[in-house]
Amino acid sequence: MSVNELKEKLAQVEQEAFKDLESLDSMHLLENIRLKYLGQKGALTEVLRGLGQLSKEERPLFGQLANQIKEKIQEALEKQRLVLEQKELQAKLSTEKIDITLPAIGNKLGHVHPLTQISNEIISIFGGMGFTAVEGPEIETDYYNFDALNTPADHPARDSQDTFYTNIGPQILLRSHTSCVQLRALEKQKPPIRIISLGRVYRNEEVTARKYPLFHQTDGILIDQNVTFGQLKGVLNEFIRILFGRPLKTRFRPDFFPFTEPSAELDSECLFCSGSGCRTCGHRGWLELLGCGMVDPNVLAEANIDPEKYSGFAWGMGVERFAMLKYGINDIRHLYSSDLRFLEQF
Ligand code: 2NL
Repeated sequence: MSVNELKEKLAQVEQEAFKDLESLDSMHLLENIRLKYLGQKGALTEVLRGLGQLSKEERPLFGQLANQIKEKIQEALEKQRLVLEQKELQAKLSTEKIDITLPAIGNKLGHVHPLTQISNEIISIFGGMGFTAVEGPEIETDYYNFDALNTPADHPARDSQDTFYTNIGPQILLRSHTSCVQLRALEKQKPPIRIISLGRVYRNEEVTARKYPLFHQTDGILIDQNVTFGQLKGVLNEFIRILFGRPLKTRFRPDFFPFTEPSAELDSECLFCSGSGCRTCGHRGWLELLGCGMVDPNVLAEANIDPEKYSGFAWGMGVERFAMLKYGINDIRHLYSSDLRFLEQF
């Protein structure tokens, strides 16, 4: 091939390369073009192979020309690369636009359930008076739930109408109060004793605004020498004052429980009408808060504590009832609904 023919070829390669680059609209095809012209088998390389056929004088001149064109193509490739890069970035920015004025999704923070809040508060108040919280099984024997607590076989609470029995065995039931936990603890400890228990209890109840077959109870007991009913009144009045944040008028009304003698119901002035009478207190001016009394000597003896030497007082109350009174909840079912519209209020 003559110099002129080769030069013509070079010019042709240059022209084609520029045409290719101009019509290129995607970055990833750029490398294809580089290979097509500058690669081992590229068009320019092909032309340079003809160099060998030229004379010694012609070779350097032609080589120089070929190199110039090679550089021009390289420059154009680089330029086109930058142009396409910008174009693709702009396209990406316009399609992946983020509206920073939209409200953030955010993380919802949970908090302690109102029933747990009041439980912690109760444990903490009695804790401050030296009572230690103890736990026990929810599946109990009828001995701990009834017999040991001086509740005879013919007591109505023992009826399957009122208590859930299991098919594990004839004496195995779901505890109907938390007093059994105390009794288990009494067997293991020596007086002086100050304990409270808090947990789930089960009773065969029809669901209403105030009753539910699963609820929570808390029981407390103090055993020592020369324990008086006056001390019981002091402890419970102090508990009421701290829990409700102010001293409330209270009264102790005689009542009956198989495991205490004498027994009493503790009433407080109505939280909602301060005693003048309203719907919540049934226009009586008083609210029934809890049951209490002096521990029956039979119960002490059952726990191997000498009733001649020791005496004690005990009380028991429904946790839901206190949550409802303190937070002004009018239906017990709200506490089990897991409805955030309700729970977020506490
Ligand atoms: C109520 C009444 C009460 C007790 C619970 C108790 C525990 C032992 C011994 C004696 Cl080990 N008594 N607990 C005493 C009186 C009343 O609960 O109405 N609860 C909701």
